Amino acid sequence: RKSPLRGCRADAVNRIRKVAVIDSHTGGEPTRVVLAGGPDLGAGPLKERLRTFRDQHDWFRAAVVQEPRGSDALIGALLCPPEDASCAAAVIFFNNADYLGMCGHGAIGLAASLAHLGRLEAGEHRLETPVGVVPLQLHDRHRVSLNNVASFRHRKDFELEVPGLGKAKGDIAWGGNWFFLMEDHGQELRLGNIHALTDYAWAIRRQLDVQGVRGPGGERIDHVELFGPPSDPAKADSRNFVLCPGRAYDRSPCGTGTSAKLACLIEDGKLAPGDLWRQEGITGSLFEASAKLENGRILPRITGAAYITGESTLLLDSEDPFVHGLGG
Ligand code: PYC
Repeated sequence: RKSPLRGCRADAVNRIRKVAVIDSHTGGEPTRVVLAGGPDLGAGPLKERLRTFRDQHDWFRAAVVQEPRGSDALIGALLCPPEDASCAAAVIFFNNADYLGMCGHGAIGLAASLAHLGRLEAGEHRLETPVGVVPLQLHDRHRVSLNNVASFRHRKDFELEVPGLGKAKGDIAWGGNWFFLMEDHGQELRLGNIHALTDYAWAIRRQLDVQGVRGPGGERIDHVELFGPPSDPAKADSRNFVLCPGRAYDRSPCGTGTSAKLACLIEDGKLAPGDLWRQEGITGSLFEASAKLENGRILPRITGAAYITGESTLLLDSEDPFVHGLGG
């Protein structure tokens, strides 16, 4: 006898796109790795595949990380076949607003996720990202060290006039993403103050845009990072608050932001190559970091731990009015 559900199921197959994901958090900051069901970006350099993703499939980014399937804090990681055969995987990171060159907490989350799935063993591996190859070491199922892309400071003590706030002084540096780093901000770096911190950092971020402050190649300075004393000087050297491009704050100490900080510290002679820097994030989680100098380049190494929070299938139903996220 023909089941009355047969037609419904066939209809659902055509209507619903299934996306296999694995979720983790690194120091409280979530990462969602897309394992299957993502857009076909073809082959070739990851930078070009990122352009195809942005130009032709941007709705998929929003569907995966925005509400109602995701949240503002969530970083997506589209797993791709690597172009460089020496790499274990290639990845394109994205958030609620845009795409990221690199993502430190996300790379740690990705490695722990692949380990959880039995796809990566403890040891040394290489990860292809749109801004370069990142060698990483999987110590155990949670702990990962990554050798980030060369990091550098572009401007020291850059002064920005911010309406309503006055002068904001900071360094502009690259650590795989672009950061405006501030020591002197008068803000209290604690979780209970998150709304005021977000408003303050967002006002600076907007002025960087309005006044056309850019990196050396015209790049937007889209992360703002505030520094203050650690909650316990025996455990950390500094505490930060990092505002991401989509106005969410980083729950982790931010791997690329810590790399940008290392570049500033080394250029100021405040940290020697090889010395340990313990960066605490606004939630109290910690990354251990150091940098080496190679042919005048600052090469940061970041260590942190990630934990798996879920394995699931997202359903993208073409009848769902919010199939492409809430937008905004
Ligand atoms: O860990 O590099 C990082 C990062 C960037 C944005 C959020 N986390």
